Amino acid sequence: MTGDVLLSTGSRTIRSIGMRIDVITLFPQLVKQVIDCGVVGRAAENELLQLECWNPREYTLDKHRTVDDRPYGGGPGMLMKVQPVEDTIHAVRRQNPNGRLIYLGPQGKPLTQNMLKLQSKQQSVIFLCGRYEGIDERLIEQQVDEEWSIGDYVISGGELAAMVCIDAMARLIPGTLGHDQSASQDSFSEGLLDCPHYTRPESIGGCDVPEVLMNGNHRQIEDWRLRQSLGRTWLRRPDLLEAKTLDKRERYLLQEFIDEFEANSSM
Ligand code: 4GN
Repeated sequence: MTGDVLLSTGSRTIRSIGMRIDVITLFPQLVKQVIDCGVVGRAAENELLQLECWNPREYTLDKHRTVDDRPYGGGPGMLMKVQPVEDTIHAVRRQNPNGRLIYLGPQGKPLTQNMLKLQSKQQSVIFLCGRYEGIDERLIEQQVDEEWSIGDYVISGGELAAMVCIDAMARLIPGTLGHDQSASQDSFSEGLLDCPHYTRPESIGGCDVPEVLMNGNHRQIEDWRLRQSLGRTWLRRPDLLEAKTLDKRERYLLQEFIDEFEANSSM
């Protein structure tokens, strides 16, 4: 069971609600690896996140434990057999009646940080991972609440897509990341790309760390970072910039970036 969790991070104590994630998959051993490492592993250890896998093979009724079936209309490839998937969904729903059931596939809604943020505020979620050529369309219509796509490409099963979603959601749960501000400073959290980052040594291949990061002036550093975020978004992802309204300071900083960029490119 998930519930209120008190977590100490140094001097602070963060109250958080653990999230329950159920995954319906023919490869539970693959999906469970997502909680073996890094920040997702720590979230699971701290009970901020509870991951349960459900294997349709365990719900088969024949002695061969068949989980695939032939498509009506013929053609190559198989579909997931309906009865084991449907019975697995019912079993999950008995334990998690309120979680949204999300099917991962290229036909889904293109995944964004905002969708993940909204979902991570819920107490629970259920991911259904397809294999073969997918599942019967009527199961999608009758059982699935949302279809998500992690991008315009095909992978051989929904598991890696579900793991992407689980990782991205886990780091949005308060208390998962070391620093309170880490997630809010990521790319996309403010609709912008992240600024460049530098660490030691001061010089690599004749290229030095930007001067402003070395002088300890925090106002200047903050301005520089936002200017770089805006500039990189302008250069690389103008679509993101069009979707965002810039305030006065942001417009000014972006103009500074553009002026400098154009001065450099006309040399
Ligand atoms: C999801 C699943 C791509 C995505 C997938 C995606 C497995 N490929 N872009 N592969 O989010 C047919 C059966 C393809 C399930 C599905």
